[in-house]
Amino acid sequence: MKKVITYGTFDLLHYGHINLLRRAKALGDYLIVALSTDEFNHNQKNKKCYFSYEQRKQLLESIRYVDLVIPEENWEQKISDIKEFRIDTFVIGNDWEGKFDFLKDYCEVVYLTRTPEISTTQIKAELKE
Ligand code: C2G
Repeated sequence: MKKVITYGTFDLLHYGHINLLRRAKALGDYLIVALSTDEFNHNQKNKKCYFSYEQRKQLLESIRYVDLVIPEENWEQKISDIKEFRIDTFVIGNDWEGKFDFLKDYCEVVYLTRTPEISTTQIKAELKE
């Protein structure tokens, strides 16, 4: 069984996220999403989420492409996650191009093109208008 992992906040879930998750799942048989916790978002990613971790987790678990959601609590957990879950492929959007090449010692690393014209930041900005 080919296992894939990806990481993110996935706040205000939108079709850009779904495009990423669909393509990530197509790279294997089992997709794990490491979901940024509220504390990690606030303290290290400087992101203020609209939905709580539990709400974002519930949304992700309802997506057909997602097999397991685990917490992402820090920047440093990726190598241990890859070892613990015996991951074959790490995948993330190409806004992170090159940033996780160090993981190539442990698994395949794939950067997928981001879906243009949609982002959580943009949704929030347009809602304020
Ligand atoms: N994404 C995308 N297209 C968009 C918006 C997002 O493909 N229009 C992808 C991102 O590239 C990322 C995933 O959807 O792979 C989740 O997006 P974010 O929640 O913004 O993820 P980010 O905050 O970048 O978290 O340790 C890694 C970080 O936790 C990644």
